[in-house]
This record gives sequence, structure tokens and C-alpha cells, in this order.
Amino acid sequence: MQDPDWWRSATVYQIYPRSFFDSDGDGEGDLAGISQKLDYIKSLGVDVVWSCPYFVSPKADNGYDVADYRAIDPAFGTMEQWQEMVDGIHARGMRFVMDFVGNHTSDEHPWFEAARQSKDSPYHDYYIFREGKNGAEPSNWASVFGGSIWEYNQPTGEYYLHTFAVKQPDLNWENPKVVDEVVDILKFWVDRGVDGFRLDAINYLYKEPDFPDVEPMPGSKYGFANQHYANKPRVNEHFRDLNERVFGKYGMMTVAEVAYVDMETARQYCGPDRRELNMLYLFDLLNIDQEGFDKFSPKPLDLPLFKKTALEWQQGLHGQGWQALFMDNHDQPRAVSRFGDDGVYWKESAKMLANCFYMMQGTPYIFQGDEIGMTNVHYDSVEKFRDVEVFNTYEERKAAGESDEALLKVFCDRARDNGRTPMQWDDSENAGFTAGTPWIEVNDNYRQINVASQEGDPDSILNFYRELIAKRKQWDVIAYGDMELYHPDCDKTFGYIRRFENQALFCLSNFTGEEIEFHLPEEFLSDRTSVLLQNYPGLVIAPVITLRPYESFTLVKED
Ligand code: TEU
Repeated sequence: MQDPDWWRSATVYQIYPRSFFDSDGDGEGDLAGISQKLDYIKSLGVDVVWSCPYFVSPKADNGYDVADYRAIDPAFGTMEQWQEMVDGIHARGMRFVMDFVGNHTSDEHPWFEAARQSKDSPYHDYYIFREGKNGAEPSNWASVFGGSIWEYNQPTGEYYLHTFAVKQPDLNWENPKVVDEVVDILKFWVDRGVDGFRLDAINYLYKEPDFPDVEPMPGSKYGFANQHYANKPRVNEHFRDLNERVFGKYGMMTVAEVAYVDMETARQYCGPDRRELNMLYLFDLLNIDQEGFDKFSPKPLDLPLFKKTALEWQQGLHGQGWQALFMDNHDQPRAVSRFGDDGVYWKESAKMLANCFYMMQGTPYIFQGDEIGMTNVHYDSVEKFRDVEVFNTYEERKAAGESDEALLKVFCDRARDNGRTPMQWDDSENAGFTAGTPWIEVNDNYRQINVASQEGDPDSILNFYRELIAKRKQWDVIAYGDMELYHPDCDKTFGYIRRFENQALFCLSNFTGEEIEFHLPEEFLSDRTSVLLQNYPGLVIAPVITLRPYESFTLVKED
């Protein structure tokens, strides 16, 4: 019988379809392009493919603004090509997880087009409309992408709520008809063969209906109001309902993107006996090197805090939930540029990060391009960016007096487009991604960093990932062990010990470009210890070792 918890020992590969592979030369990646690369994906050893959205959309937020949930956007292909892709994934023994964007639709979705016309429209209550207050917005809540969360709607004289862009009005999940529509859409795709859902921004689907004003952010009229719209108890009720009607009923793997969640609520969302979801995609780790909620105010990584945060979630969910392990995605800068060294120690640090993140408990999510060590961009002008978040932030910060140079620098460091540049397949023009003009400029380092050059090199980042993915399956301690930190206060290394039954694992990573003298934990100085994975050759297990720059390894032992 199929193990219902198969996803605990699985590895997921995340595709950003617009930037993966362009099969028809229009400069945009497409579904047929994914089909052409399935042997490559399979060669990594992954079990699941998750693709970001490809539904009909005006692409104000690159497809996270859906105008028709049941149709493929022509830029990505046809329903037949979607079916071919999913059949190809299944034929190779992998599963397919679909991105479901349920918090909001596009403003070009027919529901919203009808809803905004009149208060009497049967669709009006599909969205969140409110009267203004004293001639202004109903509240001073900020949108995630900058500015107000409210937008004035001329035909009805009201405002509508959009957590994200103006073109992404939030659905009103308090209207049971909306939930019924969602269930129908999910079933539509279950019938066509999806194996699971990644639920986009799903922890925002209940907003406190009185919309209290909040403390404004420095230099702004608006304030971040997540305490009033994120992770409210109604969200649990919706998860249980969807589980009963779809997820549990059809054996779907479910992963929810949930920011700003506390441990108690997280356990409720994914506790093994809760009948809500399988696992959570959490953000506390990736929010550490920024000021508060402001991603465009970076600060240096505080490694002890990073480790403490990782530990809290590892221990807090051990036996009580499950998490996705990821170091970046399509909304984040590239991990090797952010936490490693994308210059001298590029190769060592890219491997180090993989070993460090993916030997913890959880399901690894490998984002396209990380397996070859893709880096942040070095664009020379703000115009090269394509993301609505960059545009809005640029407007706001320019108006507040920031210079173009400062803004360009912070965007090259932190913008989401860093994760959205085309996949670097080979060293031919445009990295082999397209025969046309790419929708977003290819990273200029593609001649050095690409799949083709790493395929046959046993020492490449690509082959390190393959080894890591395969080895994760060989030791139960990786999927099931607990975790404790080794030298939690050290600000240069990240070491942890994990145990499960008679197995133990020690993972150690040097997060610096310096050599560090290090005392190994005594219990691993045993002849039963072996090296599972290492990013430098010639590791000798001894009481005191000298860690080389960005050196990282995993030791295992069975008693
Ligand atoms: O992201 C939701 C989310 O809360 C963040 O990851 C957010 O995009 C980021 O903090 C902004 O910098 C999801 C999708 O992953 C993202 O691509 C979409 O733009 C967003 O939802 C809206 O659908």
C-alpha cells in the first residue's frame, strides 16, 4: 500500500515556469519547455515537481494574479501541453504539485469585473469592499507591495482590499459561495491528475472585519497590519473544511505558504492528527537578515540567531508537524549570494548551504538554478527589473529621497527578480534558455555557471546536489531524527546533531571564508562513524580539525 506519509522522505523541485525553458522562442518559458527538461529533473533524484502558476493572467504579478483558474495562459501553452507535462512527470515516477492562488484573483477575473460594477452584482460579495472613512481609505493598512491595501472603486464608490498588488483583489472567504468555487476548482485539477497543492499566501484569508488602524511605518501613512489579517483562527476552519472536501479525500500532498505564524498555530495547521495540511512553508529563517518586516532594509546575518531560529522550528515541529526546507525561491534573492560567497568560494559555499539546510528535518524544496549555484544579478539599471514590488518600492523610496544608486544596490541584493532570471542551461546565447529575447535579462555569469558545464564534472555543485538527494534516502535519521545545536553561540559555524533510534548524524558548516580550528563532538570519534557528504576532499575524522573556508560535511553513525 502507498505510504500516506511518503512526502516526509521526498524532495521537491520548484519550477518558475516563465524562466525555466522556452520551447517556442517567444522569450518566455512554457509548459512544453518543462516537458523537454523532465529527464534532467528526474536525473536530480527528486520525487515531486511544483510549478508556480501558468493560468490565464494579465501577469501583473507574474501569474499570481489569476484571471481563469481552469485555463492555461497561451503564453505558457495549452491544456494538452499541460497534460503532456503531468503525464511525463508521472511516467518518470514523480508527482506534480500545483500552485493554488486562493487569497486573491486578478482584477481581470470575470468575478471581479462583475463585482466591481455594482453592489447588486451576485459577485460583489466575492470580494472585500468597504466604504471609505473621512474621505479616505477604510483603514491605514499597508499592502505587501507598498502603498495602501485599499483601492478606490469608482462604479460603487467603495474601496476594495488587496493584500498584494492593486490588480490582486482579495477574495472574501466568509462568503460560502467563494469556498464552494474554490472546492470546484481544486477538484477540477484533482480530476486531471495533480498530486498536491501549494497554497499561496493562504494564511491571509481571514481579515478582522472592523479593520482597525495600525501604527504607521516610518515615513509612511500606512502600517503593516499582519496581526489583523494573518493566521486568524478562521483559517484553521477553512483548512479542515478543504481537507474534508478535497485534500484528505483525494490524498493530496498539501503545503501552505505561511508567514508570521507562531508555533502554536503552526502546530495546528500541520499537526499529524489535525486533518488540516501536511506541511508548512515558513519564513522566520529568511526574515532574519532584514530590519523587521522590511525586506529592502538588509542587515548582516546574525548566525547564532539564525541557528536558534532554525532550532526552535526543528524542535517545535518535531513529532508535531512538518516543514518545508528551503533557502530561497522565486520571491527571494539567491542563497549563495545572500548566505554564502558568490565570488572566490562560490562552489564551496553553494554546496555548504545545501548540506546545512537539507540535512535538517523536513522536506527539501530545491529551487530551479540553486542546484547549479545560480547567483544574484548585477544589473546596471533599475529598468532591467521586472517585478511589481520593485516598481512600487522604487516610486516610494525615490519620493522619500533615496538615490538611484542606493536603490539599485538594494534591488540587486534583495529583489525577487534575483530568483527569476532565466535558468542557465549552457554557455550559448541567453544561456540556452530561449532562441528569442528573454522577458528578463539573463544573469551575465551564465558562461561560467550553467548546467552543461557541470553535468560531467564529478566535483560540480550539480553533482553534489544529486549525491545529497540520493543520500537523504539512505539514512532514516535524516527524515525522522530530532535536532540539537553544537556550539550554538559560535558565530562562524553551524553545527547540529540529530538522532533517531540507533542512528546519529552530525552536520557541520563553516559560514566564513576563514580557516577555523574545531573540536568534533566526541561521540563521532568512533570507528562506526562515516562521512556521508562533504564539500572538500580528504576529511580526516580527528578530535581537532581545521575547517577550510566554507567547508561543510555530514557524519553518520549507527550503534
Ligand atoms: O507570496 C506571498 C508572500 O507573503 C511573500 O512571499 C511575498 O511575496 C514577499 O514577501 C514579497 O516580497 C506569494 C507568492 O510566492 C508571490 O510570488 C506572490 O507575489 C504573492 O504570493 C501574491 O500572490
